[in-house]
Amino acid sequence: MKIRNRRLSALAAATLVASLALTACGSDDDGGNESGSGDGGGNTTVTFLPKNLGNPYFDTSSAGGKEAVEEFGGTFDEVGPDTASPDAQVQFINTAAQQGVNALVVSANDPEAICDALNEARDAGTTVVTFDSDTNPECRDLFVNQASAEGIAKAQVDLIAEQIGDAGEIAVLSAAANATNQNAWIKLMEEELAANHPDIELVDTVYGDDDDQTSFDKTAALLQSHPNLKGIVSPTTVGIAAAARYLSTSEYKGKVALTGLGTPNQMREYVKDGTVTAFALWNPGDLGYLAAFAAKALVDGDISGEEGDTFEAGKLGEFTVDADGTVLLGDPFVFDKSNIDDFDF
Ligand code: RAM
Repeated sequence: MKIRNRRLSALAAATLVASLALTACGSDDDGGNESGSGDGGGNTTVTFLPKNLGNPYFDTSSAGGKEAVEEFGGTFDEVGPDTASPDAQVQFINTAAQQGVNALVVSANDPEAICDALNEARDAGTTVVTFDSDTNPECRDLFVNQASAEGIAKAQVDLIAEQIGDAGEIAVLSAAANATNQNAWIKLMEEELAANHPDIELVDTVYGDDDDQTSFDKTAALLQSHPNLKGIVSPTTVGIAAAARYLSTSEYKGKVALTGLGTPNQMREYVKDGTVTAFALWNPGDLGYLAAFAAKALVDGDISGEEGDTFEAGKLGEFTVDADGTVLLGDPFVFDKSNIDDFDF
């Protein structure tokens, strides 16, 4: 079965390329405490808090956030833990609240563990926007979602089904065990498999914690414990890159399929050497950019996060708040050898 986005590839690629060119111009990637230009629009201070530091996916989303904050004349900062563990973000939330930052933009490692800290920050006057991986809705003002969870799940199931002839054993290599985003996608993948792929059996789900070495080791262990494995789905950019690195020099290269969610720059060599055929993602730079503009609209009181609220997000145009305080960036996009060289993130 073909994925709908593949048919959109030319248009979507052009849009992504155009937007990435803008991102590249606006970013100096130094990641520290920079001051915005303070152009009279109010010096809105925005702190990005990814799941962990050192992940190229979040480097790109933070670069997009920084570009947006500079556009509206605010002050951007990025902080975060080294490991993607459930409560590792709490100390950074507390510090940001003490500093009185206007907005925190967070990708959560756990839907519950950072809730109290976020609500204390909100009580102290900090606006909280989640992006990429949500908390429970009562702990934030808005969630900026990269694509619908159903769309992300279906894209990955369609890809693995296509790559293994719609039959055989597969396993999932996920991120942290409590990650809100991956857990939602995995649940929907299980439902999609049960409904439409009776001959595919999901035999194991393991967690690499969005750590490269852990993900690499979990890949090796999966292949050991499941000798009939036909494919691996890794819905995390860290996991799929580590699994591809393992497979590429192993006897399983080209025999065990690998797909999921990856960044083009990390996956390019594995698409070119035949380890991976196709995988999906969205533009993390646009995701960070949109989250920063959503935070600004909340801080300025232009929106309150109610369904139907609309706001402008710079080069991305106008967005509307959907049910449950969510804003949707767009559709997932499929990368393969025909288009991967069009992207640089
Ligand atoms: C990793 C993180 C992130 C997720 C992507 C796909 O970088 O787990 O939260 O959205 O993969």
